[in-house]
Amino acid sequence: MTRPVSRKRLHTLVTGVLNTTPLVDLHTHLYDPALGPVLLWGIDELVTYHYLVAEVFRARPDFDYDTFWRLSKTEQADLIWRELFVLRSPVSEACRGVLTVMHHLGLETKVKDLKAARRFFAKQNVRGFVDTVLAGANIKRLYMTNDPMDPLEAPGWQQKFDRDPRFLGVLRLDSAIMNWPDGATRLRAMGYPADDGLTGNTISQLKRYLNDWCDRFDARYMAISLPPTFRYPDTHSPVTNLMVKAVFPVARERGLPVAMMIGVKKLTNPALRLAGDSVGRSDIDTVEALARDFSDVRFLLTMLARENMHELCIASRKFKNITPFGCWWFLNNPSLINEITRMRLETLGLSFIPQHSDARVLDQLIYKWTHSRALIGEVLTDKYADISATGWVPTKAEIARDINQLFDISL
Ligand code: HDL
Ligand code: ZN
Repeated sequence: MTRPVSRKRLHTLVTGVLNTTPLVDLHTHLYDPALGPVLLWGIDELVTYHYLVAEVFRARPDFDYDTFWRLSKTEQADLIWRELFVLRSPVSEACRGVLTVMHHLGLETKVKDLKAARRFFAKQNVRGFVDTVLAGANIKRLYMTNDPMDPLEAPGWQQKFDRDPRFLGVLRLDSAIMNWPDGATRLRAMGYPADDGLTGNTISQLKRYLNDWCDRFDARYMAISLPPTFRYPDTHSPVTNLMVKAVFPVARERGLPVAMMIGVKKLTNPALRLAGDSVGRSDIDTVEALARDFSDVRFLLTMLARENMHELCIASRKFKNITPFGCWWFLNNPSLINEITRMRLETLGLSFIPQHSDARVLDQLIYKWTHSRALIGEVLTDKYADISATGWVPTKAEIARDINQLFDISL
Protein backbone atom coordinates (compact mmCIF):
# COMPACT_ATOMS: atom_id res chain seq x y z
CA MET A 1 0.00 0.00 0.00
CA THR A 2 1.42 3.42 -0.99
CA ARG A 3 2.45 5.50 2.04
CA PRO A 4 0.17 8.56 2.57
CA VAL A 5 1.67 11.99 1.90
CA SER A 6 0.90 15.31 3.60
CA ARG A 7 -0.62 18.27 1.74
CA LYS A 8 2.43 20.23 2.85
CA ARG A 9 4.72 17.76 1.12
CA LEU A 10 2.61 17.84 -2.05
CA HIS A 11 2.57 21.64 -1.97
CA THR A 12 6.37 21.70 -1.74
CA LEU A 13 6.61 19.34 -4.72
CA VAL A 14 4.08 21.25 -6.84
CA THR A 15 5.47 24.72 -6.17
CA GLY A 16 9.02 23.42 -6.62
CA VAL A 17 8.18 22.10 -10.09
CA LEU A 18 6.00 25.07 -11.08
CA ASN A 19 8.57 27.65 -10.02
CA THR A 20 11.46 25.92 -11.80
CA THR A 21 9.62 25.01 -15.01
CA PRO A 22 9.93 27.64 -17.78
CA LEU A 23 6.39 28.22 -19.05
CA VAL A 24 4.87 29.39 -22.31
CA ASP A 25 2.56 32.43 -22.43
CA LEU A 26 -0.18 31.91 -25.01
CA HIS A 27 -1.41 35.51 -25.34
CA THR A 28 0.35 38.80 -24.76
CA HIS A 29 0.51 42.30 -26.25
CA LEU A 30 4.30 42.25 -26.12
CA TYR A 31 6.60 42.50 -29.09
CA ASP A 32 9.98 41.28 -30.28
CA PRO A 33 12.31 44.12 -29.19
CA ALA A 34 13.38 44.45 -32.84
CA LEU A 35 9.93 45.93 -33.53
CA GLY A 36 10.94 49.03 -31.58
CA PRO A 37 9.01 51.28 -29.20
CA VAL A 38 5.77 49.35 -29.67
CA LEU A 39 7.17 47.09 -26.91
CA LEU A 40 6.19 48.92 -23.72
CA TRP A 41 8.28 48.64 -20.55
CA GLY A 42 9.27 50.62 -17.45
CA ILE A 43 7.60 52.14 -14.41
CA ASP A 44 5.55 54.83 -16.15
CA GLU A 45 4.02 52.32 -18.60
CA LEU A 46 3.45 49.91 -15.71
CA VAL A 47 1.65 52.47 -13.56
CA THR A 48 -0.46 53.86 -16.43
CA TYR A 49 -1.68 50.36 -17.52
CA HIS A 50 -5.27 50.83 -18.58
CA TYR A 51 -6.54 48.73 -15.66
CA LEU A 52 -5.11 51.41 -13.32
CA VAL A 53 -6.51 54.26 -15.42
CA ALA A 54 -10.00 52.88 -14.77
CA GLU A 55 -9.19 52.58 -11.08
CA VAL A 56 -7.84 56.10 -10.63
CA PHE A 57 -11.20 57.49 -11.74
CA ARG A 58 -12.80 55.36 -9.04
CA ALA A 59 -10.58 57.08 -6.51
CA ARG A 60 -11.10 60.48 -8.08
CA PRO A 61 -14.53 60.62 -9.75
CA ASP A 62 -14.19 64.41 -9.67
CA PHE A 63 -11.25 64.24 -12.09
CA ASP A 64 -12.05 65.24 -15.66
CA TYR A 65 -11.29 62.62 -18.34
CA ASP A 66 -9.93 65.11 -20.88
CA THR A 67 -7.75 66.76 -18.24
CA PHE A 68 -6.23 63.35 -17.50
CA TRP A 69 -5.55 62.58 -21.14
CA ARG A 70 -3.83 65.94 -21.57
CA LEU A 71 -1.32 65.02 -18.87
CA SER A 72 2.04 63.56 -19.94
CA LYS A 73 2.66 59.85 -19.29
CA THR A 74 4.85 60.84 -16.31
CA GLU A 75 2.18 63.15 -14.91
CA GLN A 76 -0.46 60.43 -15.34
CA ALA A 77 1.80 57.95 -13.51
CA ASP A 78 2.45 60.43 -10.70
CA LEU A 79 -1.30 61.03 -10.29
CA ILE A 80 -2.09 57.30 -10.25
CA TRP A 81 0.75 56.57 -7.84
CA ARG A 82 -0.38 59.29 -5.43
CA GLU A 83 -4.08 58.44 -5.55
CA LEU A 84 -3.88 54.61 -5.55
CA PHE A 85 -0.56 53.83 -3.84
CA VAL A 86 -0.03 56.70 -1.35
CA LEU A 87 -3.39 58.16 -0.36
CA ARG A 88 -5.01 54.69 -0.43
CA SER A 89 -3.79 51.13 0.16
CA PRO A 90 -3.00 49.45 -3.19
CA VAL A 91 -5.11 46.34 -2.59
CA SER A 92 -6.56 45.84 -6.11
CA GLU A 93 -4.96 43.11 -8.28
CA ALA A 94 -3.67 45.67 -10.77
CA CYS A 95 -2.13 47.74 -7.97
CA ARG A 96 -0.68 44.67 -6.27
CA GLY A 97 0.85 43.67 -9.59
CA VAL A 98 2.88 46.87 -9.75
CA LEU A 99 4.13 46.22 -6.21
CA THR A 100 5.09 42.64 -7.09
CA VAL A 101 7.16 43.84 -10.05
CA MET A 102 8.87 46.58 -8.05
CA HIS A 103 9.62 44.23 -5.17
CA HIS A 104 11.05 41.61 -7.55
CA LEU A 105 13.32 44.26 -9.10
CA GLY A 106 14.55 45.33 -5.65
CA LEU A 107 12.68 48.64 -5.63
CA GLU A 108 11.10 50.04 -2.47
CA THR A 109 7.31 49.88 -2.81
CA LYS A 110 6.09 52.01 0.10
CA VAL A 111 7.40 55.27 -1.34
CA LYS A 112 5.69 58.60 -1.93
CA ASP A 113 6.85 58.99 -5.51
CA LEU A 114 8.45 57.17 -8.45
CA LYS A 115 11.77 59.01 -8.52
CA ALA A 116 13.89 56.02 -7.41
CA ALA A 117 12.05 53.67 -9.75
CA ARG A 118 12.65 56.05 -12.67
CA ARG A 119 16.35 56.19 -11.82
CA PHE A 120 16.47 52.38 -11.89
CA PHE A 121 14.75 52.11 -15.27
CA ALA A 122 16.90 54.89 -16.73
CA LYS A 123 19.85 52.52 -16.31
CA GLN A 124 18.16 49.64 -18.20
CA ASN A 125 18.21 48.88 -21.92
CA VAL A 126 15.34 47.08 -23.58
CA ARG A 127 17.15 43.94 -24.70
CA GLY A 128 18.78 43.43 -21.31
CA PHE A 129 15.49 44.07 -19.59
CA VAL A 130 13.74 41.50 -21.81
CA ASP A 131 16.19 38.91 -20.49
CA THR A 132 15.68 40.13 -16.90
CA VAL A 133 11.89 39.92 -17.13
CA LEU A 134 11.67 36.59 -18.98
CA ALA A 135 14.05 35.09 -16.41
CA GLY A 136 12.12 36.67 -13.52
CA ALA A 137 8.83 35.33 -14.83
CA ASN A 138 10.50 32.07 -15.94
CA ILE A 139 8.84 32.28 -19.35
CA LYS A 140 10.64 30.55 -22.21
CA ARG A 141 8.37 31.66 -25.06
CA LEU A 142 5.44 34.00 -25.49
CA TYR A 143 2.94 34.63 -28.26
CA MET A 144 2.57 38.19 -29.50
CA THR A 145 -0.53 39.94 -30.88
CA ASN A 146 0.51 41.09 -34.35
CA ASP A 147 -1.73 43.37 -36.40
CA PRO A 148 -0.45 44.50 -39.85
CA MET A 149 -3.04 47.30 -39.72
CA ASP A 150 -1.77 48.72 -36.41
CA PRO A 151 0.01 51.99 -37.25
CA LEU A 152 2.23 51.62 -34.18
CA GLU A 153 3.38 48.09 -35.07
CA ALA A 154 3.36 48.12 -38.89
CA PRO A 155 6.56 50.21 -39.36
CA GLY A 156 8.61 47.65 -37.46
CA TRP A 157 7.77 44.99 -40.06
CA GLN A 158 8.86 47.13 -43.02
CA GLN A 159 12.40 45.89 -42.77
CA LYS A 160 13.64 42.30 -42.40
CA PHE A 161 15.09 41.55 -38.97
CA ASP A 162 16.38 38.56 -37.05
CA ARG A 163 13.46 37.35 -34.95
CA ASP A 164 13.94 36.71 -31.25
CA PRO A 165 12.79 33.05 -31.10
CA ARG A 166 11.17 33.69 -27.72
CA PHE A 167 8.57 36.00 -29.35
CA LEU A 168 6.19 34.01 -31.55
CA GLY A 169 3.91 35.51 -34.15
CA VAL A 170 0.11 35.61 -34.08
CA LEU A 171 -2.09 37.21 -36.73
CA ARG A 172 -4.72 39.35 -35.04
CA LEU A 173 -7.87 39.75 -37.12
CA ASP A 174 -9.94 42.48 -35.42
CA SER A 175 -8.78 45.41 -37.60
CA ALA A 176 -9.52 43.49 -40.81
CA ILE A 177 -12.79 41.87 -39.84
CA MET A 178 -14.62 43.74 -37.08
CA ASN A 179 -16.86 46.74 -37.94
CA TRP A 180 -17.04 45.78 -41.61
CA PRO A 181 -16.62 47.51 -44.07
CA ASP A 182 -13.91 49.45 -42.17
CA GLY A 183 -11.67 46.45 -42.84
CA ALA A 184 -12.38 46.63 -46.57
CA THR A 185 -11.01 50.16 -46.67
CA ARG A 186 -7.90 49.08 -44.78
CA LEU A 187 -7.42 46.04 -47.02
CA ARG A 188 -7.62 48.17 -50.15
CA ALA A 189 -5.08 50.61 -48.69
CA MET A 190 -2.69 47.66 -48.23
CA GLY A 191 -3.10 46.37 -51.80
CA TYR A 192 -5.89 43.85 -51.25
CA PRO A 193 -8.73 45.31 -53.38
CA ALA A 194 -11.67 43.94 -51.40
CA ASP A 195 -15.19 45.17 -52.04
CA ASP A 196 -17.35 46.67 -49.30
CA GLY A 197 -19.79 43.86 -49.97
CA LEU A 198 -19.11 40.26 -48.94
CA THR A 199 -18.43 39.26 -52.54
CA GLY A 200 -16.32 36.39 -53.83
CA ASN A 201 -13.60 38.95 -54.56
CA THR A 202 -13.70 40.19 -50.97
CA ILE A 203 -13.30 36.68 -49.66
CA SER A 204 -10.38 35.91 -51.97
CA GLN A 205 -8.64 39.21 -51.15
CA LEU A 206 -9.10 38.60 -47.42
CA LYS A 207 -7.73 35.07 -47.79
CA ARG A 208 -4.68 36.52 -49.62
CA TYR A 209 -4.18 38.99 -46.76
CA LEU A 210 -4.43 36.23 -44.17
CA ASN A 211 -1.94 34.02 -46.00
CA ASP A 212 0.52 36.82 -46.73
CA TRP A 213 0.64 37.98 -43.13
CA CYS A 214 0.62 34.53 -41.58
CA ASP A 215 3.72 33.97 -43.72
CA ARG A 216 5.30 37.33 -42.77
CA PHE A 217 4.70 36.82 -39.06
CA ASP A 218 5.30 33.07 -39.11
CA ALA A 219 1.98 33.12 -37.25
CA ARG A 220 1.34 30.14 -34.98
CA TYR A 221 -2.38 30.93 -34.70
CA MET A 222 -4.91 33.55 -35.75
CA ALA A 223 -6.84 35.46 -33.06
CA ILE A 224 -9.86 37.70 -32.77
CA SER A 225 -11.80 39.26 -29.93
CA LEU A 226 -15.57 39.16 -30.39
CA PRO A 227 -18.56 40.86 -28.76
CA PRO A 228 -21.09 38.99 -26.58
CA THR A 229 -23.52 39.37 -29.53
CA PHE A 230 -21.34 37.22 -31.82
CA ARG A 231 -23.49 34.45 -33.25
CA TYR A 232 -23.10 31.44 -35.51
CA PRO A 233 -24.91 30.61 -37.66
CA ASP A 234 -25.75 34.15 -38.67
CA THR A 235 -26.20 34.71 -42.42
CA HIS A 236 -26.45 38.50 -41.96
CA SER A 237 -23.38 39.14 -39.81
CA PRO A 238 -20.32 40.28 -41.79
CA VAL A 239 -18.03 39.05 -38.98
CA THR A 240 -19.56 35.59 -38.97
CA ASN A 241 -19.51 35.36 -42.77
CA LEU A 242 -15.88 36.47 -43.02
CA MET A 243 -14.84 34.02 -40.31
CA VAL A 244 -16.73 31.16 -41.97
CA LYS A 245 -15.76 31.91 -45.57
CA ALA A 246 -12.19 33.13 -45.15
CA VAL A 247 -10.65 32.62 -41.72
CA PHE A 248 -11.65 29.04 -41.00
CA PRO A 249 -10.75 27.80 -44.53
CA VAL A 250 -7.30 29.45 -44.30
CA ALA A 251 -6.83 28.05 -40.79
CA ARG A 252 -7.74 24.58 -42.07
CA GLU A 253 -5.40 24.85 -45.09
CA ARG A 254 -2.50 26.04 -42.93
CA GLY A 255 -3.24 23.79 -39.97
CA LEU A 256 -3.41 26.82 -37.69
CA PRO A 257 -5.61 27.11 -34.60
CA VAL A 258 -8.07 30.01 -34.34
CA ALA A 259 -8.25 31.81 -31.00
CA MET A 260 -11.61 33.38 -30.29
CA MET A 261 -11.88 35.67 -27.28
CA ILE A 262 -15.56 36.27 -26.79
CA GLY A 263 -17.46 38.69 -24.58
CA VAL A 264 -15.93 42.11 -24.88
CA LYS A 265 -18.15 45.18 -25.22
CA LYS A 266 -15.79 47.70 -26.84
CA LEU A 267 -15.72 51.28 -25.52
CA THR A 268 -18.67 51.04 -23.17
CA ASN A 269 -17.23 54.25 -21.80
CA PRO A 270 -15.34 55.88 -24.71
CA ALA A 271 -13.93 58.58 -22.42
CA LEU A 272 -11.73 55.91 -20.81
CA ARG A 273 -10.26 54.92 -24.20
CA LEU A 274 -8.44 51.52 -23.88
CA ALA A 275 -9.79 51.28 -20.33
CA GLY A 276 -13.35 51.77 -21.54
CA ASP A 277 -14.20 48.20 -22.63
CA SER A 278 -16.65 46.14 -20.61
CA VAL A 279 -17.97 42.58 -20.44
CA GLY A 280 -21.15 40.81 -21.57
CA ARG A 281 -22.54 37.26 -21.29
CA SER A 282 -21.84 35.39 -24.55
CA ASP A 283 -23.63 32.58 -26.36
CA ILE A 284 -22.27 29.08 -25.74
CA ASP A 285 -24.59 27.63 -28.41
CA THR A 286 -22.54 29.60 -30.95
CA VAL A 287 -19.32 28.06 -29.63
CA GLU A 288 -20.76 24.55 -29.79
CA ALA A 289 -22.18 25.06 -33.29
CA LEU A 290 -18.80 26.30 -34.57
CA ALA A 291 -16.96 23.38 -32.99
CA ARG A 292 -19.47 20.96 -34.50
CA ASP A 293 -19.53 22.46 -38.00
CA PHE A 294 -15.78 23.07 -38.18
CA SER A 295 -14.65 19.88 -36.48
CA ASP A 296 -11.30 20.00 -38.36
CA VAL A 297 -10.42 23.46 -37.01
CA ARG A 298 -8.81 23.74 -33.56
CA PHE A 299 -10.41 26.49 -31.49
CA LEU A 300 -8.49 28.15 -28.68
CA LEU A 301 -11.32 29.65 -26.71
CA THR A 302 -11.63 32.08 -23.86
CA MET A 303 -14.64 34.04 -22.73
CA LEU A 304 -14.83 37.19 -20.69
CA ALA A 305 -17.89 36.63 -18.50
CA ARG A 306 -17.53 34.56 -15.34
CA GLU A 307 -20.98 33.17 -16.11
CA ASN A 308 -19.68 31.61 -19.33
CA MET A 309 -16.84 29.69 -17.67
CA HIS A 310 -18.76 26.58 -16.63
CA GLU A 311 -20.56 26.40 -19.98
CA LEU A 312 -17.19 26.57 -21.74
CA CYS A 313 -15.91 23.66 -19.65
CA ILE A 314 -18.89 21.54 -20.65
CA ALA A 315 -18.70 22.57 -24.31
CA SER A 316 -15.02 21.51 -24.21
CA ARG A 317 -16.06 18.10 -22.89
CA LYS A 318 -18.35 17.74 -25.90
CA PHE A 319 -15.90 18.93 -28.57
CA LYS A 320 -12.27 17.81 -28.60
CA ASN A 321 -11.36 20.66 -30.99
CA ILE A 322 -12.03 23.25 -28.27
CA THR A 323 -9.12 24.15 -25.99
CA PRO A 324 -10.23 26.57 -23.30
CA PHE A 325 -7.48 28.92 -22.23
CA GLY A 326 -6.66 31.51 -19.62
CA CYS A 327 -8.49 33.60 -17.08
CA TRP A 328 -8.96 36.53 -19.42
CA TRP A 329 -8.85 40.22 -18.43
CA PHE A 330 -11.61 40.80 -15.84
CA LEU A 331 -11.26 37.12 -14.84
CA ASN A 332 -7.53 37.45 -14.15
CA ASN A 333 -7.99 37.96 -10.42
CA PRO A 334 -7.10 35.57 -7.58
CA SER A 335 -10.68 34.74 -6.57
CA LEU A 336 -11.67 33.89 -10.15
CA ILE A 337 -8.44 32.15 -11.20
CA ASN A 338 -9.00 29.89 -8.19
CA GLU A 339 -12.63 29.17 -9.08
CA ILE A 340 -12.06 28.70 -12.83
CA THR A 341 -8.96 26.50 -12.46
CA ARG A 342 -10.79 24.22 -10.00
CA MET A 343 -13.77 24.01 -12.35
CA ARG A 344 -11.51 23.15 -15.29
CA LEU A 345 -9.45 20.49 -13.49
CA GLU A 346 -12.65 18.92 -12.17
CA THR A 347 -14.36 18.80 -15.58
CA LEU A 348 -11.44 18.59 -18.04
CA GLY A 349 -8.57 16.98 -16.16
CA LEU A 350 -5.37 18.42 -17.66
CA SER A 351 -6.77 19.14 -21.16
CA PHE A 352 -6.80 22.93 -21.02
CA ILE A 353 -4.43 25.90 -20.91
CA PRO A 354 -4.75 27.38 -17.41
CA GLN A 355 -3.45 30.86 -17.97
CA HIS A 356 -2.01 33.54 -20.21
CA SER A 357 -0.71 36.90 -19.04
CA ASP A 358 -2.28 39.31 -21.56
CA ALA A 359 0.68 41.50 -20.60
CA ARG A 360 0.82 44.86 -22.36
CA VAL A 361 3.90 46.06 -20.51
CA LEU A 362 6.93 43.74 -20.46
CA ASP A 363 7.43 44.11 -16.70
CA GLN A 364 3.93 42.72 -16.08
CA LEU A 365 5.06 39.20 -16.97
CA ILE A 366 6.73 39.07 -13.55
CA TYR A 367 3.54 39.73 -11.59
CA LYS A 368 1.04 38.02 -13.83
CA TRP A 369 3.00 34.77 -13.68
CA THR A 370 4.12 35.03 -10.02
CA HIS A 371 0.52 35.47 -8.94
CA SER A 372 -0.88 32.80 -11.27
CA ARG A 373 1.78 30.18 -10.49
CA ALA A 374 0.99 30.52 -6.78
CA LEU A 375 -2.77 30.29 -7.31
CA ILE A 376 -2.65 27.40 -9.78
CA GLY A 377 -0.16 25.66 -7.51
CA GLU A 378 -2.62 25.76 -4.62
CA VAL A 379 -5.40 24.27 -6.76
CA LEU A 380 -3.16 21.54 -8.20
CA THR A 381 -1.98 20.67 -4.69
CA ASP A 382 -5.56 20.21 -3.52
CA LYS A 383 -6.36 17.96 -6.48
CA TYR A 384 -3.25 15.85 -5.86
CA ALA A 385 -4.15 15.68 -2.15
CA ASP A 386 -7.63 14.44 -3.07
CA ILE A 387 -6.29 11.53 -5.14
CA SER A 388 -3.43 10.84 -2.74
CA ALA A 389 -6.03 10.11 -0.07
CA THR A 390 -7.02 7.07 -2.17
CA GLY A 391 -3.43 5.85 -2.46
CA TRP A 392 -2.74 7.43 -5.89
CA VAL A 393 0.23 9.54 -4.79
CA PRO A 394 1.91 11.49 -7.64
CA THR A 395 5.67 11.34 -8.00
CA LYS A 396 7.66 14.50 -8.70
CA ALA A 397 8.17 13.27 -12.27
CA GLU A 398 4.41 12.82 -12.73
CA ILE A 399 3.76 16.32 -11.37
CA ALA A 400 6.36 17.68 -13.81
CA ARG A 401 4.71 15.73 -16.65
CA ASP A 402 1.31 17.23 -15.75
CA ILE A 403 2.63 20.78 -15.50
CA ASN A 404 4.29 20.46 -18.89
CA GLN A 405 1.02 19.25 -20.36
CA LEU A 406 -0.75 22.31 -18.93
CA PHE A 407 1.83 24.93 -19.85
CA ASP A 408 4.33 23.70 -22.46
CA ILE A 409 2.29 25.01 -25.38
CA SER A 410 3.76 24.40 -28.80
CA LEU A 411 1.64 25.67 -31.72
O1 HDL B 1 -8.51 41.96 -26.99
C1 HDL B 1 -7.63 41.57 -26.21
O2 HDL B 1 -6.61 40.92 -26.57
C2 HDL B 1 -7.78 41.98 -24.76
O3 HDL B 1 -6.85 41.26 -23.98
C3 HDL B 1 -7.55 43.48 -24.66
O4 HDL B 1 -6.28 43.76 -25.23
C4 HDL B 1 -7.65 44.08 -23.27
O5 HDL B 1 -7.56 45.49 -23.40
C5 HDL B 1 -6.58 43.67 -22.32
O6 HDL B 1 -5.51 44.24 -22.32
N1 HDL B 1 -6.91 42.73 -21.47
O7 HDL B 1 -6.03 42.34 -20.51
ZN1 ZN C 1 -5.27 40.55 -24.99
